[in-house]
Amino acid sequence: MEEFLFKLLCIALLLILNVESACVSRTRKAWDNYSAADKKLFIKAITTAMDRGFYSDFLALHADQMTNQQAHNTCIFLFWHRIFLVGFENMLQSLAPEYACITLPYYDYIQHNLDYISQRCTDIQSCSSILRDLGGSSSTLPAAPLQTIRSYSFPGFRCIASPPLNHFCDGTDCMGCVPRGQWTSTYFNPDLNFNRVKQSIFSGTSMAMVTAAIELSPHDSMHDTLSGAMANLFVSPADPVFYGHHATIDVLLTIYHKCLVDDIGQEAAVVDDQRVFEGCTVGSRAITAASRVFMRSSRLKNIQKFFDGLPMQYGGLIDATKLGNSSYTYELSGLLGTLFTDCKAAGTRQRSSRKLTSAYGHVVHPLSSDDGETFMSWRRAIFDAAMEQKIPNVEDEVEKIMVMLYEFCLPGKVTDYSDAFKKQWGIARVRPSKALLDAIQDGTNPIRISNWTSINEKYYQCPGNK
Ligand SMILES: *[C@@H]1O[C@H](CO)[C@@H](O)[C@H](O)[C@H]1NC(C)=O
Ligand SMILES: *[C@@H]1O[C@H](CO)[C@@H](O)[C@H](O)[C@H]1NC(C)=O
Ligand SMILES: *[C@@H]1O[C@H](CO)[C@@H](O)[C@H](O)[C@H]1NC(C)=O
Ligand SMILES: [Cu+2]
Repeated sequence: MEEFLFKLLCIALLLILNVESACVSRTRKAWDNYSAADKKLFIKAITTAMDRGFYSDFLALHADQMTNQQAHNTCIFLFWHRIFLVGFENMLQSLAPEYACITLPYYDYIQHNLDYISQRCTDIQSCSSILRDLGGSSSTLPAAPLQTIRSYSFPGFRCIASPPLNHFCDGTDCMGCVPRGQWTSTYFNPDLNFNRVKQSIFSGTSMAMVTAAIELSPHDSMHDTLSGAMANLFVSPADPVFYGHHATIDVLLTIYHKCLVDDIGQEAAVVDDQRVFEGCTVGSRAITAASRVFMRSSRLKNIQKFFDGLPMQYGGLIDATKLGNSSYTYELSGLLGTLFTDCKAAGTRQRSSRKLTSAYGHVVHPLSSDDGETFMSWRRAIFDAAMEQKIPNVEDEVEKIMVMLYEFCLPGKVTDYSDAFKKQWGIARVRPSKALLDAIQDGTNPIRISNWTSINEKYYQCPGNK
């Protein structure tokens, strides 16, 4: 009897401990799939982090010159930001028991670009609930606010003061607002469309190539599109949208790694394979898979504990589901779900190896909407026409045709980054979609599918050439 009671007590204790200390799983979801209660809790956690100073400690780490230099335009851009995000997520979870199971939302602008081309919405704010829910871009402070974040100023930008931004502080300097662009008159550009994202993930032959492609587009393109603090290489984490954007970039790394593992097998997917990890030199420092993750900041001591238990070498960060007690997975649906499942075969006439693949713990739902069907049919029509006309490199043709749709059939225009943005972000090229548009229009890289305007007419009721 005594033994039985003791056992009962143990079970009860275990249950209580479990509820308090561990979550069933750490699964990141799209903001669009958050319930109203999830959204409220996340915003409250961000507000608490701002009030407690941790929010700006993370900002200070990202803004440190040497740290920033290692984290951008390098072979470890994706891995550095992966650990930065996990540390931030651990911090949020630690703030109070009610936040213990919070995960970062991702900003599914791949899906929102489908909504945009399907004309369900017009500007980035009307397309993206995460932008509206995290404060939008119109509620400014009545008095002219201080607009300097760590010595960077934002002349001409409105400082948005809606929650949670009204709690934003940089150290002891509480601005109570964050500079943002005019999101209600900003449009998506084709760098953020499924077509470019797919090419960025799958057209490189080494990890450094893939990393560079993802960093340029969609990553840089999205920072530029959001503008304001988000377009600043150093202090973009002042805007909580940063974490949603970077979680999306981390989804792309997850998709890349999963598709590679499908191809070469789990045993072969090790850091010695340059498709999994590739080193580089930053300054005069050689970076390898064994290099310690670089983090320098005068306030690092405040947040160091949130990285406890994480692999602290870049090579330890290749798989998000193998990060010890900070391991996490994604719930993916729509276009990202299809990309995860079908990899290179997504949106083509190729048969995918769908049945052989595993979700490796991620929760994946395939595309299942009318807009998705229309888009995939549009893609397949281009693949069919290319086959009949014996045209190779069909993904390039798909991308070119979509660039024309964005330019001529949708509210926005396909433009380059500003010179100032390029200079700060170390971009030496024209924005990929703008370069394509120019090359189509000046005849150096014409669309080769002969009846592409009829295909656009058929699926999008607009030819795309005028
Ligand atoms: C997420 O929300 C979208 C609509 O916004 C829906 O189509 C999709 O099925 C949802 N995904 C999951 C996994 O619930
Ligand atoms: C993971 O484990 C380490 C070491 O046991 C601990 O310090 C850390 O707080 C844990 N992190 C999480 C997110 O549970
Ligand atoms: C485009 O041309 C291909 C043949 O090259 C044809 O099969 C297809 O039906 C055409 N599509 C449209 C929408 O005209
Ligand atoms: Cu960054």
